[in-house]
Amino acid sequence: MLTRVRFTTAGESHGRGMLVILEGIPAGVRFAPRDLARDLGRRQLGHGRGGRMKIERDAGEILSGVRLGETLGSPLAIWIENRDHENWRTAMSVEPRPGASDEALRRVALPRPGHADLVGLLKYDRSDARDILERSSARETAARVAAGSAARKFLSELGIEVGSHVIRIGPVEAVPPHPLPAPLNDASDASDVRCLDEAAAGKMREAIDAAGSEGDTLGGVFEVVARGLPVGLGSHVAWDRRLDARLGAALLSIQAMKGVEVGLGFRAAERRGSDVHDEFDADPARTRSGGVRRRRNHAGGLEGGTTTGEPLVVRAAMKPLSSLTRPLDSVDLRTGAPAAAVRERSDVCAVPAAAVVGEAMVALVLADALVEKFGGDSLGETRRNLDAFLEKTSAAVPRSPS
Ligand code: EPS
Repeated sequence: MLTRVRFTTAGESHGRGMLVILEGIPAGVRFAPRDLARDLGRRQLGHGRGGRMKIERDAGEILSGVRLGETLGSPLAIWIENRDHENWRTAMSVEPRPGASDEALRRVALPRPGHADLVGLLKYDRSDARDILERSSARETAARVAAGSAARKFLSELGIEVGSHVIRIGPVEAVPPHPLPAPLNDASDASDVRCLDEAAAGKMREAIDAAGSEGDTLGGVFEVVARGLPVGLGSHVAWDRRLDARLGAALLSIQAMKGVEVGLGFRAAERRGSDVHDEFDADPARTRSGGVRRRRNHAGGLEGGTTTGEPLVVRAAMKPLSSLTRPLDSVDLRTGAPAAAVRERSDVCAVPAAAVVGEAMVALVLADALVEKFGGDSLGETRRNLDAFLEKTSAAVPRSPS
């Protein structure tokens, strides 16, 4: 899906650490360990996170691709150590450990409903679900956020801001302010549920505490907003160049996501066209949207698979985490007998953290689309091409005679 800005992650949740290799960020983007630490730290927060986050202090180490504070245009390699690995040396040993007990190896024979455990075992012909769950774990999202952090710096150099907020946790829905605050993250980072509706935030915390005390988990919905985008990213000409498809794939690739909406999303299906589509006015001041202003943004910043220049608004729905401390019914893979699923330490709710991961995935897709459209050996080149394009498109609609 990503063609110019691409990344690969490696690492198991309790292995030595997480590695990401990110290619395609142009040379000349200022990127420092503190940028990385900020985003990695934001991902670790949120009411409802479990014991693991008290162990980890994700900072990230830039191993390559940056010199004297600027990207080189070469692949970035970023390493995030798993502090918890110290407690898992035997279970996660690379070398065989003959004679070690199933307990010492932390083998898992009781797959959790909703998790990748069972399908992964069947697909990869393994008998220990630990071989699956170590990689399907959302710990991997730390590596994505690291890659997204570099993409975000590139976007910010071009005047583009990416932020997020939570609009639902379980049964509690927020009514976000309109317009949203800018910069969005200055406001949402201040909330431990990343929610901009104070009353709803209180109820979200209560819902998380209630679920946690009953050994249960909660999902929710977050929204990612990108402002400052130029018209023209993505394309209508081919299915795999449509930006909504690329954003949808990126967001659905995040562990536990079950749905994605753009703009009005599913609510658009209930309304007439006149109540959905965003009417135009000529507005020469709107240089990033072709000298045209939309009277509203139901389209969420995308028409015909292409950015309009209005804010990009995408939402993702996260299912409740499938590691429950009061486990669901499962089967024992050794005997076939009914048994409770494995009881793993877990978060109660990770929707606020998932919102930060969503920002990273959106930033990576947008960086890819920018480099595709405007070139990307160097930041200066991308910027010059963007400026030339905006000069042309912002004069495309003549000034109204009135
Ligand atoms: C996760 C289970 C928990 C989470 C983990 C994702 O980890 P553990 O099994 O070590 O308690 O804390 O998330 C992270 C470690 C992280 O950095 O987000 C899972 O099973 O997906």
